[in-house]
Amino acid sequence: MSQPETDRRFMAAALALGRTGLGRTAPNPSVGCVIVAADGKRVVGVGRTADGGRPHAERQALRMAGADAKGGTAYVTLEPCSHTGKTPPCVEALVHSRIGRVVIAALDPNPLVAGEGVAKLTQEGIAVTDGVRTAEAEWDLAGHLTRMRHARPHVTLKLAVSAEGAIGRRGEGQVAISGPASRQRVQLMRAEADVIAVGVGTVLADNPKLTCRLPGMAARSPQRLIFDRQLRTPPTAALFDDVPAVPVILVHAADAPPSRVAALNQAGAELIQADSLPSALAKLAASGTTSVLVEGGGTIADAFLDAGLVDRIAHVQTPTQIAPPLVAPRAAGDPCSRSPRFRTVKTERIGDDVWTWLERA
Ligand code: AOF
Ligand code: ZN
Repeated sequence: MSQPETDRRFMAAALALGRTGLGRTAPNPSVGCVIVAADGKRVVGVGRTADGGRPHAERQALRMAGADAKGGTAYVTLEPCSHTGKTPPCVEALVHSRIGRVVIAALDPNPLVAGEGVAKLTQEGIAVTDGVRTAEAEWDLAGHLTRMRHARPHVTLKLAVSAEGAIGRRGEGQVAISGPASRQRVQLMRAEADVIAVGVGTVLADNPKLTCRLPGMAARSPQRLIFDRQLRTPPTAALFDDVPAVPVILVHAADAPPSRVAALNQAGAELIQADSLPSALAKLAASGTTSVLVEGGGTIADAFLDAGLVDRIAHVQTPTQIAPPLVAPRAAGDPCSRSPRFRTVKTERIGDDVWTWLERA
């Protein structure tokens, strides 16, 4: 196997490791690291950013590799850090281990790193190869990259669309549109997000819990955020059953009734005052949120799209037919007709549903 082919293989393993931590490491990215011994064959260390963000991936992989790291190659999905933050720099640990080569998927836009990681490794005589599986790494690390580049979390909009192009039936609560396999996939998306968001209309219509209910993954439920300008969420909503283990955040306007503020505080909600979507997202990013999964309903989906704040769309086209009156926001329209603002990255079939993944062009 050629060196580039070998590099791509080991980097695929590092990326897979990193993905296991999505939704668990904020405000830090979930980085994966694989260390291969000097013989180029044996994997002697693996690691990913620990839950909560530290220790970093490289430190854990190096600890496992011990003396076997000497002369070996470290595959890291993100440029190793060069700054002394809450932990000493990973570059220092790599140099100390006498690693021979470092292969990187994505550079770190964090202004404290931003190329310094590569520069310092090179200065120390360590060979550096970057650009290996960069597109995949940027997909996986989108939360961190967006927060660093734009000071807001990365936003994914999920839409399950009926045969008629609707996302629900007016006046009715939850209508099953996507199939059982798609619904499980959505639960996994919840686990991989830092925050899941809906509009208050969805809370009032569906009384959802918005937790991750995959077997054994309840603890991976993300924080639940409701856009609720006038604080119409009832303090008795099912959302509050899981507080404080799974937090509820309500984003409200300055003129929300003070009596509602008090009642919802009492119910255990965390309140954020923000008068626009951009300001709400900026506040979330400032407190460490890197990714938001927007699950509906139509009003909030259109509002995010109109504000140009959607980075990724998971458009789930189902064959399910539902009777009028239909809820058919513009957001549910043909995702491709949105182009050139979004481009299709991939499509996959899950059960009877077709998932189209789009990204801002
Ligand atoms: C790495 N490996 O596994 C991760 C990195 O506050 P600190 O010291 O934990 O540093 C956080 C920053 O480090 C974070 O914003 C990002 O730039 C980088 N994350 N770097 O070398 C890792 N998670
Ligand atoms: Zn580090």
